[in-house]
Amino acid sequence: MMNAKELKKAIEDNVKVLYRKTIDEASKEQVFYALSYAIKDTIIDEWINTHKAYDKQDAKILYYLSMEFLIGRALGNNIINLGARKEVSQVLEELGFDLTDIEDQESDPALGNGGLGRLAACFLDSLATLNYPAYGCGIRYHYGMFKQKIENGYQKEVPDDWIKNGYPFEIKRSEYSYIVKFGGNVRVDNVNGKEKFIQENYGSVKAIPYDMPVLGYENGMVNSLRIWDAEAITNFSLEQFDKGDYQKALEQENLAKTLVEVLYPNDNHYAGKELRLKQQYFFISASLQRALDKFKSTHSDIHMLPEKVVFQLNDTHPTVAIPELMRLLLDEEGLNWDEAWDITSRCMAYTNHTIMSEALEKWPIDLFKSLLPRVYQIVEEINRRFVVQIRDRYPNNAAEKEKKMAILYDGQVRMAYMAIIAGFSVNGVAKLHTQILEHQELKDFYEMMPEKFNNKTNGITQRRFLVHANPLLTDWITKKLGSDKFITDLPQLSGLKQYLNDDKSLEEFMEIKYQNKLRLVKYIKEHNGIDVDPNSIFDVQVKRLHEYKRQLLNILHVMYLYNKLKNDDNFDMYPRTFIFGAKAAAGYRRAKQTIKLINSVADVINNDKSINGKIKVVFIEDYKVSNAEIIFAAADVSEQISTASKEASGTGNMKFMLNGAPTLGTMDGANVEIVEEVGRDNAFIFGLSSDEVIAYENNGGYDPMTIFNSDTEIRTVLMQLVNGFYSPNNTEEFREIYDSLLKKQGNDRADVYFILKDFRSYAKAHDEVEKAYKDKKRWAKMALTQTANAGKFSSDRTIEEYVRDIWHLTKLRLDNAK
Ligand code: NBG
Repeated sequence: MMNAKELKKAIEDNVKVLYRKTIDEASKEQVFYALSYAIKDTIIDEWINTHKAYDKQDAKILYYLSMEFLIGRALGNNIINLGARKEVSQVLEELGFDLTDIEDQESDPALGNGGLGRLAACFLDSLATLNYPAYGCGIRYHYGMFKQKIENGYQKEVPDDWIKNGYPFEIKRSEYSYIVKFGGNVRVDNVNGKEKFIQENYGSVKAIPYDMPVLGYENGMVNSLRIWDAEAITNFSLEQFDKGDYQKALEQENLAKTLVEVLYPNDNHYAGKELRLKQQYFFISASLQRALDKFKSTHSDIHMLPEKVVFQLNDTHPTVAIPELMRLLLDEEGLNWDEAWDITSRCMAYTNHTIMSEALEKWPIDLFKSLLPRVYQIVEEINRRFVVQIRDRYPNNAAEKEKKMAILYDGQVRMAYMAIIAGFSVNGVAKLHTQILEHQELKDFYEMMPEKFNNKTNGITQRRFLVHANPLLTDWITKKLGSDKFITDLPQLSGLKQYLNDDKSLEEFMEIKYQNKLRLVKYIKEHNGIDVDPNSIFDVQVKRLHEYKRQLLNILHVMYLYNKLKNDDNFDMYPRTFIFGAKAAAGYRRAKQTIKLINSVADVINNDKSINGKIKVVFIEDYKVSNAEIIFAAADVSEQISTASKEASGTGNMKFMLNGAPTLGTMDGANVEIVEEVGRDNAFIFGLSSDEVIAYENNGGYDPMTIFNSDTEIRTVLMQLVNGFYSPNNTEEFREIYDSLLKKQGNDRADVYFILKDFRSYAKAHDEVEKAYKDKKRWAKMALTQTANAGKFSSDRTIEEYVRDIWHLTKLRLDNAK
């Protein structure tokens, strides 16, 4: 890192060179770019140095293949990982600027939907911090996750043109471009008695990588996130053009344009769009071609590949990597099937992130085959051999097993099954989730190949979600522990337990929470125009909007409390601010109606003076990584209320915990392990267990109508959905939500997510929260207990487990590192 004087000069010089301005004339945005380029300058030598070390030490490299990397803003995080936060803010101050203001100028790269993409970003941070050689491989979407505007209570999607003004931290690497082919047909030639498969009449694009630096924490390590962009192959087009094949040339131009245009905004849901499969193959083929070339530049024997390369498939989205690697080994490297299969299956590992059936990718065979004719042949052969194996092993019920396990079945290519069959590892993302995979969702596979299955409970990076998001708490912890080692060793936080009975420390801890609440109050005032009482309980649910996450349960409960305040003279409550933040997939109607409902309820309640501000409802527009950091730090209560068994892990729950907010939740996903760490007394647990949910799903026996008929308070709330109470101009506005709770939905029973079933126990848990909060000391202790026990949930721990059990990487030594 340059010293203060050099940094100042670099910023001033950059402002001149970039904008023909002196620093006193520069806008905040211009200073953002000037500073970012200065920071990039300081990174560059370490970046080069790191990759020289890869080669010199012949390091085994992890390729983390993911359609999504929800990286969030880079500037602030890079400054922290360079260990230069104080110095940079001081230099900016001298120049008349505030670092936080300057950071706010950065567009928030949203190349992901939610937890899955954010996890990938946390993993990259941990890999670099722990000195492991790794590339993230993904797509350079020109439009990331849409920006959300709320208009008249409805979500409106606005395109997110994040690279419009150029992104300072990326470098285009044209020298590593590759051609990716789609469509056409396969010709079989006979060359010296050997079959040779040649794809012809295809369309193609050029894949061009952009690299972004991924810094380790103060260790001189800089890995790369490599995201692929597409360009038309101009010389090829011209050739076509000469032949008069104008149509084809234009098609190629078009394909390149549309291919990486936009991220599909679906979380936990697969839409089966052809373009999506094209995106998958595009970035996979390019990433694999590059990985093989890199390997071959220093190794002559391709059989050594599994010793030097491992591919992690982040969910099923990159699964086409399996037949693509087979294709490269068979057709390009000339290996025979057994050799290629041996190598492929020792290089590929798969992470499952959900049991939601609508998220499991299944491609229609016709589509798959016409788009990827050669790859499809290979899939067929993988499937054929697997089916032979099934018949051998299960002679008595082969047909049934085939139905349950074959890759190709019923006109579909079942991607998850291919990943399980071909890879050497299958992991879930929390203990409970892995158990459900083993004993329910994937039980046939678990029975046949138990050695592949393992659990890797998710984690989050404390560099972003504590050090960057909550500087006050970071400084306090550093003081209390007498060291900042927790920044790379989170379990050190357990040292805070000695302060659990120290009144002064508890007060300090809560004062920091209060300051962070003030910061959020300011944000809400600026962005929503709502006044919020910082002394109220900040009860927060921020995450993607999904029925299984049950934001609906939360808002129905708010409606219920409001009714009590209005109608029951004996009822009183401690002031609460219910904070929501959530994007709904653009085509997800029920989710969008829920957003409208939350905003309608907010309208009525926030404007009712008669309740003395006891309840406020805030819907934070455009929930994203940058405002999430502010929200986690300010939360009192963390709502993690998914229907048990549905949330594979959750990672927001960990971010709240780290920042001192107890969980109000179901025994689902990683909540189970959070409760294990803090103890049942330090969490507010309610609702059906996952076993109970699964039993109802399998055997029936739940009818929400009986609750509706017997519980008048719940009935009143439900009636308010359809009597215009919250939608005076349109009583039908929320009819569909009402119906979903009470009427059979096609083949599904009513209230698929057990909202009414869990309602009473949820309300009771809320009572407990209030009781606990009113006892200031008890609450402070409970809040500090969260932070003190968050050690397990660092993504550093998760990464070490992946390395130990799956990747087997060696830490890189950086000799001239600082
Ligand atoms: C999501 C799960 C979350 C989990 C993240 C990261 C998908 C398909 N799955 O519970 O819903 O925390 O993955 O593992 O997005």
